[in-house]
Amino acid sequence: MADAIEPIDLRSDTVTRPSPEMRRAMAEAPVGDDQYGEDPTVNRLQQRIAELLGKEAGLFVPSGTMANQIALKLLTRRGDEVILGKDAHMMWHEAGAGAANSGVQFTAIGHGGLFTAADFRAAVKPPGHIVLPPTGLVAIENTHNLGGGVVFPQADAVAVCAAAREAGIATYLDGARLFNAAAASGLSLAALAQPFDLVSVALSKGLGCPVGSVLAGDRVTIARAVRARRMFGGAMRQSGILAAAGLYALDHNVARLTEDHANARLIAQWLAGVSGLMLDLATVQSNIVIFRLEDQLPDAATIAAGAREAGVLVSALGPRTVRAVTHLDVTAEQCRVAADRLANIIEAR
Ligand code: TLP
Repeated sequence: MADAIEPIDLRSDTVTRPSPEMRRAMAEAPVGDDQYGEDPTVNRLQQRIAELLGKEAGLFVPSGTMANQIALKLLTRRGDEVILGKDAHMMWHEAGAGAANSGVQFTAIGHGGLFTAADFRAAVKPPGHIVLPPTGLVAIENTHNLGGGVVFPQADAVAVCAAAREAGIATYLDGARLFNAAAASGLSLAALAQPFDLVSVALSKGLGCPVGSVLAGDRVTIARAVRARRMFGGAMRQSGILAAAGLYALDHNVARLTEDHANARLIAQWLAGVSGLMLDLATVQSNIVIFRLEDQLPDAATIAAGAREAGVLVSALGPRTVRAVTHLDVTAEQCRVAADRLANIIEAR
């Protein structure tokens, strides 16, 4: 029987709730007015994340979307083209903000969120062209959300960024799930961030914090980001209460990310044998499982509604695309139960 009170929530890794220990760290955090640069907890978080990413400075912002929007604002000019992987978050899940805030247009290249330096070179517009939009920025998402949590191959990231630098094009890493990419690849955060001018990481996803992302880059760019954050309404005051959750998570919630990856794999393997369901096991490299429903099956919204009835929450990301995301608030056993219920629902149709 479905657990009607507390469903197994696999809609996103954003649904986690702060643990009692994290809440305690938040309640006890020393704070000050961050707009005077006087919040010691925010300062510590920014410095720690900048160090982890091998960058000069960091800036705490309220969300991953704001981090991305600040990056677009700082690294492009109105009318610029931004090249990114297919189905990038910046292109599809930020309510049109890139066009509205920074006046950019997006060109998606490659497959499944990944692309090579050759793909990138082929897409770059010749500088000074009187008709084509100037390519101002290339952005990589690692791991790639709609690509099913795939890790962007680091050799490709290095080659793309080198090609961009040669062409005078800025580089940005949407690392909302960079901690997952590090756990999955065995590479350090600093190695993953190294080729990029500007990088963001989220605290509110796999790390289990209630709020926040951190942008990191050189001192001059981060100083400009402080102003952009203010312009976007994201400058905060005693935000050490929120930053404390991030510091807590760095100490307690990073090493365990491999458990989420094992749980995603468990779900994917369970579902891979279900007929009518298309799931590429090769893409299940981190904490995301994406599968597509063949035409003879009901659509994603119907499957998600059926799953909800059975006490399992998943996201209908497209008409025939379903996503399940593992995180620190679901156990291996819950993932097994969820996969079994999902398989039963799909097989019963
Ligand atoms: N992604 C959310 C939804 O918006 C789709 C999710 O549930 O996965 N970059 C990437 C790669 C993301 O996946 C997200 C959030 C963001 C940026 C934006 O972060 P927030 O939600 O903090 O604005």
